[in-house]
Amino acid sequence: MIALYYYPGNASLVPHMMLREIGTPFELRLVDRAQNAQSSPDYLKLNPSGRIPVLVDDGQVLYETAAIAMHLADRFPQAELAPAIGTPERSEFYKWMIHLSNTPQAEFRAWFYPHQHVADEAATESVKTAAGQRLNRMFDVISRELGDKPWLLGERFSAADLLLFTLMRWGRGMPRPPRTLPNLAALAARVAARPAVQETLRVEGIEAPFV
Ligand SMILES: N[C@@H](CCC(=O)N[C@@H](CS)C(=O)NCC(=O)O)C(=O)O
Repeated sequence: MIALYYYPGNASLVPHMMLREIGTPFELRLVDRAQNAQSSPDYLKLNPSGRIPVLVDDGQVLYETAAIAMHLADRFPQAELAPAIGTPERSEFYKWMIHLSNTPQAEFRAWFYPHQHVADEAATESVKTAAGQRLNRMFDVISRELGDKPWLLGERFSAADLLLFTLMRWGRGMPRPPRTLPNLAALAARVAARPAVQETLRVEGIEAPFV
């Protein structure tokens, strides 16, 4: 049995889209952030850092979005959400999964939670502004690397595109949203057009514009 602990639009969106791409049965368990449920004793038993998502797969508890995504890609190879192990494409996939989660995803914490990054409250706004500027540069790099390819891995779609789509969504309220980069906007539109993604967005109550 697979259960995904999620909150609409959070990092849990990535494994949620993957589970619908895979088409395997799973249970969704809401972590009610309005009630700070991610910090409840029960949730901390699953993820001691109090972060969303958590995936429980046949009793194994996993946290960290990229790890969950790579686990699902391996567990359901027939869904082809990652290239075959041992191929150069697989290494590219690792590169993108780690880059996206280590670099822009981590930076988004400074954008969304700037108060956690300051000793002096007066610096909060400045920390957020600097995070936004760093995020712009990160999306510029991703855009240059993507070039005119349809997907991050070139001709083949992968879970890395779902992670990028989620990060673009998080950036939709920035002064210069990632969608203003035309090739990123085109990739996001391709992701949003996938039936499994549309179903995920519908279930999470997320309406257009998605990014
Ligand atoms: N590195 C973690 C980060 C997860 C994360 O930051 N999740 C956010 C939601 S997108 C969260 O749980 N925020 C609530 C909090 O920090 O209290 C992952 O990729 O799973």
